[in-house]
Amino acid sequence: MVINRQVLTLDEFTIQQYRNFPGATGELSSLLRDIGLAAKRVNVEVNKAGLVDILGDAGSVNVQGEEVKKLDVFANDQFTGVLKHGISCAGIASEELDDIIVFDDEVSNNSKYVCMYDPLDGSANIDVNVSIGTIFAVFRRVTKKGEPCAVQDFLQKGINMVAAGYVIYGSSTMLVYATRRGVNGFTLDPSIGEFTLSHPDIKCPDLGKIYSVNHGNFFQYSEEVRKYINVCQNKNKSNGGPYTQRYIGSMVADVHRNLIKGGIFMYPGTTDKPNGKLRLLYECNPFAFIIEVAGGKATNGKERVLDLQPTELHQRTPFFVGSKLMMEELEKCLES
Ligand code: AHM
Repeated sequence: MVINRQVLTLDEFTIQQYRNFPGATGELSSLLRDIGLAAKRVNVEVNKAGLVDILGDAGSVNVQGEEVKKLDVFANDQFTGVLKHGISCAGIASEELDDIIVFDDEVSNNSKYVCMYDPLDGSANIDVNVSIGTIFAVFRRVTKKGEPCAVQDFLQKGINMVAAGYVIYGSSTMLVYATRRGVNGFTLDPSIGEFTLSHPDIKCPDLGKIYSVNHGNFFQYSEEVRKYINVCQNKNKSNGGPYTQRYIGSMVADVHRNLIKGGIFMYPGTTDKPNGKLRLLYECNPFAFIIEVAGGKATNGKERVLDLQPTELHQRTPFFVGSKLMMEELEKCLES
């Protein structure tokens, strides 16, 4: 095999990044490596789905009142396991767990970070071979190092995020993560089992042609949201419309596509569910951070998502995220 010297693995990249920061300890690199490891394990199982008994329901209902799939449980165990045994994470919160897990051992109590995740987003798509993903957010803890972490470490505003990312298990498997310095994407090379840098310094185009929303809920959206959807559908030379509607039902896949190609993703509140479906801490905040670093915007319809003060681990919020100019067009409709 010819070795391609241009290849930069996730580990090499994150180590290079922290070396540019005087005083950095490398803990974030180590945490990202742990996430990459868990993602590789989940990827192996996702690829075998259909062959082994991993499809379908685990027979329980999670804290959100949703049926838990076996792969959800597997993914949750993998991420929790590697972070617990790593050296950088004091505790975690997960979509699958009612409460935070405080790792509470000497190494973990001396770690700088806490991590929140949705281990397997888009679970309704697992059984039908459609792309699914993992979403994560990393915060520096506000409690004292040396002591166990606590819930206030998790209930921080999104603007305090140190890093956020996602893994998409799709036609190839990619890990994309953002720090304030930029957004970078790594594709899993199955021949060497490494995430390698494939999408350096991702920028979200200011204007795209795609809008993503569940149209089935159209008549349950507010008048302002419906007005914007009409704008998307109208032929309008100044905005390049009509836009194309694309909705996979896996936010990771929908937002990933819009990040690369330009577009807007919306999960508005409905008359039945005024706060929508998506969770602030481990679904909306990480994507708001990634898209903002890439040049786009994210709002709950009233406020910037990253400015929201969380009050509960599993709280939901309406969510609009995407290309800058499309978001500004949306904001005009929401204000009218
Ligand atoms: P999940 O956490 O149960 O997987 O739900 C989250 C998913 C998102 O990925 C997706 O955008 C949304 O639910 C789709 O919901 P809907 O089918 O209501 O449009």
